[in-house]
Amino acid sequence: NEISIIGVPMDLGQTRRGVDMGPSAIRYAGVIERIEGIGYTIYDEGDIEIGPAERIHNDPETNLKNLKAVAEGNEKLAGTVDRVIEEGRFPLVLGGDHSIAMGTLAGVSKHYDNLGVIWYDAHGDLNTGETSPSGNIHGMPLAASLGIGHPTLTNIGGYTPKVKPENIVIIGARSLDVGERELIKERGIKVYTMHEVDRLGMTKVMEEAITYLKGRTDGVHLSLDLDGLDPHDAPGVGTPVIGGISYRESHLAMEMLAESGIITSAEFVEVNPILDERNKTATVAVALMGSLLGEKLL
Ligand code: DIR
Ligand code: MN
Ligand code: MN
Ligand code: MN
Repeated sequence: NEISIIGVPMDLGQTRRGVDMGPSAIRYAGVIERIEGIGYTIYDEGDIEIGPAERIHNDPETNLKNLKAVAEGNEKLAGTVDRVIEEGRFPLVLGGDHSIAMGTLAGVSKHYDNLGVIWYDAHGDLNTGETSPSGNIHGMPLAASLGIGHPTLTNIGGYTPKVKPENIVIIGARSLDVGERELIKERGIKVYTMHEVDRLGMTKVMEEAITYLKGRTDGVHLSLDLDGLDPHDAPGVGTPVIGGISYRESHLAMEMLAESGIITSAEFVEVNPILDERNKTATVAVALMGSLLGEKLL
């Protein structure tokens, strides 16, 4: 019943400034008090040190922006997450852009034979330098964790891969690049796009996702990109996409995950207070963390 909070002020995986202040915004929104209120003991591990943006940050050879600085930050994060799990605590990682999922998964996956991942996101984050339209590494962490992409990214933590394609469930997708669609089909990754969320309803989506992962994994990491939610409910994100998951649906999804008991680590990413409305997105993130960790009204 111990949780470690790890802040990752990373903004080098994309090009909009301000997402490095995500951990501060989430702390300001009361994450520690909220989770202590549920009855957990909280260890605040502080923030991972992230180096400066690279001067020549657009390497034409790799099409990867800030490759070295992103990888270095993720190596540090991987070490902290690894230690936290070693010490018997649940890692709750606060982003930061989504490139930090590479470090989190590097720290988590070595503790499981068959780690499952729920990728709650408007995007697939399945690009490589070759398929990425932007060169932004925050659009690549799921591919890198599958062992696909630049070796500096796939080898974070000193091993690859972190997750098998059949152990992944993507929820909320509504913006996928061509190369990402091909990868999803080729590797047979399970995806609940917004079409399925609309058609089946969140209850059925989560029932299916939980049953699917329960049967094949020995631990499940939740990687929640706040842009998975509709921009109306989570406006403080760098790449908003209309037609997303509502706050209510997300709340329900978190409660169902809490009930299932399958989640063994989590991260909440892409909170950008500069783009936000009065810290609304960080506040939503904290509420979802509460639900995920078993908060109940009655
Ligand atoms: C786009 C956007 N697919 C890219 N990705 C984002 O740049 O690779 N991921 N925003 O969260
Ligand atoms: Mn993402
Ligand atoms: Mn493993
Ligand atoms: Mn996204």
